[in-house]
Amino acid sequence: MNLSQLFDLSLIGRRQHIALEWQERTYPFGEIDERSNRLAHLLLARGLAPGDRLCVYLANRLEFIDLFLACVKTGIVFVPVNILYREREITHITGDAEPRAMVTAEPGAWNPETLTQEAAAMPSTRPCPVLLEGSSPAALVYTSGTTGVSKGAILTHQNFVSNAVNIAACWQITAADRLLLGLPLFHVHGLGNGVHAWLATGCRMRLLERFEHQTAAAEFVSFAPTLFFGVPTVYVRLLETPPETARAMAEHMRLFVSGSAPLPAQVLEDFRALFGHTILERYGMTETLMNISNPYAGERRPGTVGLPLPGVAVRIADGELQLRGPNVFVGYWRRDEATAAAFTPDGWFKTGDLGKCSDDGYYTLQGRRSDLIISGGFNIYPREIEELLLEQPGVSEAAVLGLPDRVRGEVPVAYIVGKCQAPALEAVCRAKLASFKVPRAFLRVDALPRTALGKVQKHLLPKPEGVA
Ligand code: MCA
Ligand code: AMP
Repeated sequence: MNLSQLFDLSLIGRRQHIALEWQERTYPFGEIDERSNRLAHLLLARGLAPGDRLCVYLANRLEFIDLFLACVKTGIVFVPVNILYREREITHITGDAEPRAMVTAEPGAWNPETLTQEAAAMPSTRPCPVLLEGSSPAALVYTSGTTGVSKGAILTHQNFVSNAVNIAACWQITAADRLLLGLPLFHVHGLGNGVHAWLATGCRMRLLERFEHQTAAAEFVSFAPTLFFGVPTVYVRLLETPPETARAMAEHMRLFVSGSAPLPAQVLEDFRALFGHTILERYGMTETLMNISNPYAGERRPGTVGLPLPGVAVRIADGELQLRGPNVFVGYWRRDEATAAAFTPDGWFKTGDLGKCSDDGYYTLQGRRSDLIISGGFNIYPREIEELLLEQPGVSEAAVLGLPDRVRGEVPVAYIVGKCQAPALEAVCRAKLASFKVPRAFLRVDALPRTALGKVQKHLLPKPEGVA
């Protein structure tokens, strides 16, 4: 099955039903369908063909959805790019994905307003059907896996379909739901869970440009959602809500889901006390979409990620979680070696996450093989920052470490050997890296602690004051 076939099921009899609320306007399912049909015609008329890549560097907005659906309908491979990325990070992705075009908010031929204006003259009917099998690639989503540079995970239609069907069934999402979505659509949490659960079930979604804790309460109260997806930072922020507001926000809520980073058990307890709901925590990855989830109806056990989703096989080998299933990606774009290294010889995907399983089948994650930092749900690879720091004059050695942070989970901190000033290093990081990757502190050390073999022992680096 391809994604159009899945989404079309919710169009039946529902073309007039409100699908989307975006910036004070509502859009019925029929209009969402027609907008992307017109855009699909335009992309084909501009010479894009099935298998070509289209990069999309946009914040959440209606046209993001139009572009994604136009790609789904034509077989063009959708390549979302994190809107917080700067030139250095974007250049890596465009160099690797070799897209035919990149849509950005800058004025020009590939600006969303220009595209929408031109698309208005195109037919509103489906473009000539291309036979898209489940195994056709739907998106390349850039992620670093357990090591090395950012790589494009090739996610097929079937990967996304199995994920959408699984979460809709397991979390009992139906057309009666109202989903409030503030997660960024350039990650699979927002796209594969948010947008796909909406389109696969035909529920109503209010899309926000982003989650802002200052305005979140007003969005909840005015939209009256039943369903909400967030990362732990979002739930930590919501704990600042006054009790009477929290009650009003949760009045119609059915399910709060958390993922992308560990949800501290204390946050789950405090949230339950304030909002009267037990957050459902689940575990996923870009390469595999959703894998393991606490149950909707059974016990949601704090500190665990729950039980394997239907069809997902999980095993633990040398402490590492390994997976098989229809949700697992086919490999990294044009990186056969990295793909081979990501799977065991007998075909299990090596997640790089360490974990254990209780006697009654609940999984608990216990850390990662790599030194990946997750801050506010965004992944940070220390090596990328270390490489930039090492390019700066006066820096002879650099190590970046994740330190615990109450709100963001972890934040990066840099340790530098050499003669250089912290403000200059911070300025270069701000200019060249996404904001969440900029180290919170740049600490000068005489030398980096190393093993006899020369490997940096990051756990021996001195913690800045105030960090446990
Ligand atoms: C954060 N910032 C943003 C955005 N999010 N800027 C523009 N658009 C955004 N969507 C920037 C801010 O400008 C600011 O930069 C800094 O990040 C922190 O923002 P702040 O307002 O203080 O927000 P916060 O309260 O810390 O909350 C941030 C957030 C955000 C809303 C939790 O981090 C977020 O949306 N995270 C979700 C990431 C996600 O979806 N990950 C899924 C990947 P400055 O510091 O310069 O002021 S993992 C995945 O997909 C797998 C499959 C899985 O399991 O889900
Ligand atoms: P990404 O590469 O952005 O897809 O991030 C995937 C990583 O996020 C996983 O390998 C985990 O390390 C982490 N992750 C996702 N969900 C959870 C969770 N519920 N608890 C802990 N870590 C998680």
